[in-house]
Amino acid sequence: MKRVFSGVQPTGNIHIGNYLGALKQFVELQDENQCIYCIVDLHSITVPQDPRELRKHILDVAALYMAVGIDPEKSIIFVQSDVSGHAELSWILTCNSYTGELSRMTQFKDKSKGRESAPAGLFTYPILMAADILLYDSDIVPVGNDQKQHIELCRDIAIRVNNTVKKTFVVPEGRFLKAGARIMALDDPSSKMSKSAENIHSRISLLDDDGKIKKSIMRATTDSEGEIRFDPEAKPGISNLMNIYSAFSGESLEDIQTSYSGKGYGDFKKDLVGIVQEAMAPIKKNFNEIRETQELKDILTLGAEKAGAIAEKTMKRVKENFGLGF
Ligand code: AQP
Repeated sequence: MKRVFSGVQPTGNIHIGNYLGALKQFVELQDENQCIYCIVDLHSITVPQDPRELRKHILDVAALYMAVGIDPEKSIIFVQSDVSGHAELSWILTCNSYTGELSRMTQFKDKSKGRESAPAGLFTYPILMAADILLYDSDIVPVGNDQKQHIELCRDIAIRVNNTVKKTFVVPEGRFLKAGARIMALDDPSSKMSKSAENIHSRISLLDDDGKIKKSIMRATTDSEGEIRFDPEAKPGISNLMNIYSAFSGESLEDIQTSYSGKGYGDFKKDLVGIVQEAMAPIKKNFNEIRETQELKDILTLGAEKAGAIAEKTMKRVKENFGLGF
């Protein structure tokens, strides 16, 4: 059995980009692998968070994990800050990373744009992500395309330690889906859909009601040509919507293009509204059933115990190989 690890930041409600890029894979992988899914709260404080909101979002993300189909009987679900090995390993890896490689991370460049000085955590965040993955001897990391560079960095750090210190880490592989790997913002198809973007109509959250889903899709940016054709360069808006359509319906982009030939954007968008509303309905129902229960907290407590036991073994090996302690 391969070991799978991934996480989501509790920075707001999960949107269809997170779902199609990452969570859908989480569910697919859990039958044939040992899966560990984390709510990465330590990552979320790289930017200021309201403590009460953060706690709420941690439980929201945990409930959404289960609502989309992650089964705690099959997969470990836990909160990152409950396992101290993440922060501990992160420091050891920081001492084996270089400022040059960190400065090349495009997410750091984007998030620190326009600032004279950025929070150091924003800069070292990819090392914490590497620690998350390496702590569990993970073979596979299902993520969206935006994390490709961070996975590469994680592999580089693991290989570096293996070669310069001692063979310590499993070198993981990223896993990216074709259809949902990068869902773009509905109001601006040049940037990715994001939880923390100001405009709520830039995204569809998994908990949006039918009215909000309709509004966001109907006002999504397209172009003046009016032809439903997949061309991300020339027609990024409609291509993004076609991607969403394809990922939810399972229909290929070619088939979508053929079936909407001669029809307008209005018809296409109306159908997409129905498809997304239908996909979100069971998720919302499941979420409401689990969110306020004690069971949810018990699952996280048990998950942290299971994850902690694996992490402890890795940390013992890491400390031994690095000569830490006595
Ligand atoms: N737009 C996207 N399309 C496909 N996949 C995406 N992911 C994020 N955005 C898209 C994938 O979702 C997983 C969880 O992401 P995250 O919570 O760790 O952080 P993020 O990538 O920074 O996501 P957001 O939504 O943009 O959050 P904020 O606004 O807080 O920065 C990852 O696997 C990611 O690839």
